[in-house]
Amino acid sequence: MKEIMHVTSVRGREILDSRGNPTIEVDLQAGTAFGRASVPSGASTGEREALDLRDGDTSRYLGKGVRRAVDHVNGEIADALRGRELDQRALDTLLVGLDGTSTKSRLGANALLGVSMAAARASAAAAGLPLYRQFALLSGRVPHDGTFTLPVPMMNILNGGAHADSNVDFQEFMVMPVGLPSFSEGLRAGIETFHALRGLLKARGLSTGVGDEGGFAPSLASNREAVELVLEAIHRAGYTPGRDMVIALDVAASEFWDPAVGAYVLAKSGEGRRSSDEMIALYDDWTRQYPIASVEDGLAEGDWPGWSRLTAAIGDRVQLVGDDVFVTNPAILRRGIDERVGNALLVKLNQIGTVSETLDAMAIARRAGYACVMSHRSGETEDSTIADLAVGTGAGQIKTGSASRSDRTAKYNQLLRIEEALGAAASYAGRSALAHLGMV
Ligand code: 2PG
Ligand code: MG
Repeated sequence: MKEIMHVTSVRGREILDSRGNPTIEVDLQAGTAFGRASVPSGASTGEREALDLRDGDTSRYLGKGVRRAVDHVNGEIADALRGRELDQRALDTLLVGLDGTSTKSRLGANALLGVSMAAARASAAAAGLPLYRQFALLSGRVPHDGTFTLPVPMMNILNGGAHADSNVDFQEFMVMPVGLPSFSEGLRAGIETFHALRGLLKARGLSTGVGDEGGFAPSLASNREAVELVLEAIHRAGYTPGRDMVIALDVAASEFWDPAVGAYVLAKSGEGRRSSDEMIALYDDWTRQYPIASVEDGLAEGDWPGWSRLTAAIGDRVQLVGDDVFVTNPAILRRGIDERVGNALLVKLNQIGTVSETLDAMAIARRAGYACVMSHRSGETEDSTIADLAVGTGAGQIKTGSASRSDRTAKYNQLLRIEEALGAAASYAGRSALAHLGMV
């Protein structure tokens, strides 16, 4: 079934994201149906992401204004869409064609994505469907038995790297409550672990201030200490690591790969330099020693040979998630699959710039046996589209930050609403999210 919308008006505006930077919000009216969406933005961005168009006018918001992108929405894009009858795919194709560049740099991927997401909401409203059902239709994944899968939350309770002013190099230390019976119970376990971690940090006189994604951001003796603290917090909260909960890392290694010296430089912690093979050895060691089930961006986006070696070394027992390396780009992902890079795709709408291309990347990942991890950006808004997208596509995993900051809890709260609405038709991905590894 195609959901055709008759676009009556499109309006963009400049609003604020969770870091106090401007971003785009779009209102799209299709007859009596209305859709509103806003666009996130990253800090540790991949080089080949679609372009987030910024004004560069340093007299406003340190050059980060988005008035030009807003003007494109209200001008060229609105003119091209007004009065048209389109489904999501046709609308996205039109947007991509209108921009005409491979990186969406002319109109801005932020302009395009705001319109694309608002259109998904408007067409769901026009059809009288909740957004997750609209996404199930768009991705061709309407469940035959009516049962939708709620994702395992990957909760980033300790923030480092580019998301924190601490001395921890690795960016994200997450808990995944895979052994709990439902999404809401899993979420509760993750949140209790967050509170247990706060208690631990306080008792040790460490900072309980939070980073960009709402996790604690203490300065520690080493990156390893961060893993050990999270492990201790899981115990303290009354859960068994490895059984109730596993740990996931986003190393975001592109951020500390130094091309000048040809090495990974752990400068924040002062732990020195590592070659690709030394990083691989570190993951091999850590994933044997700790219940770490998933490692994202363990190596830099340009280090494809290293990625292939990493995948060959531990990819049969550890989820290896490609974020900067794939940038949700169908063409790059295809190449990665051919070269046996990783075994999971991080899914970020704004890396590619339209809903349809995001769904395409997910379909390619699935066909190759790669897992999909739905993801927020470190700069977010109250928009909770990714919660619906995770359920509608049956992604099985979502990382959307910690248990604090409304920009993060907005997504978890939407998942709670969806779980409630589905009732007995809600299942929880739990361990099956990592079933492709046969490891939990
Ligand atoms: C990441 C993201 C989200 P950013 O690296 O996965 O956690 O960070 O949005 O800064 O790229
Ligand atoms: Mg990442």
